[in-house]
Amino acid sequence: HVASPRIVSVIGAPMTYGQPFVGTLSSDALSFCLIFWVCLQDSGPALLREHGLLEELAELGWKVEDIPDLDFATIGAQAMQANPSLRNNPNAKNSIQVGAGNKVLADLVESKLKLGRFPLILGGDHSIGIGSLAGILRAKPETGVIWVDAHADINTPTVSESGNMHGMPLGIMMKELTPDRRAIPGLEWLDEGPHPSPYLSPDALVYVGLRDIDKAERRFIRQLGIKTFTMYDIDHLGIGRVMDLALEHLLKNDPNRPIHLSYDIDAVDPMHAPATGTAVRGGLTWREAHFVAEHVVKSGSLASAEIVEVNAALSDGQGASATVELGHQLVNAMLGEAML
Ligand code: EXY
Ligand code: MN
Ligand code: MN
Ligand code: MN
Repeated sequence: HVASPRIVSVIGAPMTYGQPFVGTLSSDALSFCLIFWVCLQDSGPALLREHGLLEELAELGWKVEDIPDLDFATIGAQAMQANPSLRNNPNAKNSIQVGAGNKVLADLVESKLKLGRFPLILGGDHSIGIGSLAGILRAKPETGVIWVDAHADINTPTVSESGNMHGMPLGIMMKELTPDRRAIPGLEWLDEGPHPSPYLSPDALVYVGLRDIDKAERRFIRQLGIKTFTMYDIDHLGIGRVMDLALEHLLKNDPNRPIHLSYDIDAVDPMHAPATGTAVRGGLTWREAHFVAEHVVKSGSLASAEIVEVNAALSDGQGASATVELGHQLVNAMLGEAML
């Protein structure tokens, strides 16, 4: 039974430790930034809220629970102080801060799902996929995941070519790839303590929009047989067929299976979404981007969603506002007809 009106829990998760670009500012960087407004850009979640997101969700009929942005800088600093001897994994940059922040996010997402609410997570870089998936799978281990992205984000600290954790959430959440997360400083909580997190099974994942895949990721996707629709497939079959096939794959055994939509804004062509850290040409058109969100909602199975990698600091004002507006519209599409 779902209480009505349904409550959407808007969780601001402005994580920047998983990626190499403008993130938390050191004091001298901040003084430098006082000169250049670009460094003082609000975080993704703040920009989306400023754009009237919460009011529009209410207009769509949702009861809105607005959870203040998680303070990942403080959470990360406290984790570092608590374990001064612990060192970040050299090929999982800022693993302690990324891990500590995602532990808080996982607990929050799990609790909201267990209350029958719709967690809407606003990133922040895609390393928050660790926390959202951990929380979702603890609450609903049967959840299917649609990962809309230019990238596969299935690296591990062992094979990553960059060491950036926003390229690793799926690698870390799959048993076949990271059998023991206790070996990664900051991620021990995934496999020990009161709340170990289930893994994501490869057949519970579908990719849409891939066009920039690392060698190791290509190997993993083939070995694990992960259902994948690249930009080639979208051009070949059309976005309508691709989304039908994606949903069919996840819902074939259980039409009531809850679905999580993890939407990386860099899946969309940089012409529409330039303010993002890892832009790759040849992405989704504006309409394809909307269709993806609208079609998942039409399935009636959408139980949670996140929009990530909106980074206003990485483009000029005009590009930043275009990207925020697109993010804003996609969130409205995700939450639009879920009330039907
Ligand atoms: N595959 C590359 C890496 O692992 O560094 C690029 C990852 C980009 C990740 C963004 C969130 O999608
Ligand atoms: Mn991503
Ligand atoms: Mn991406
Ligand atoms: Mn708007």
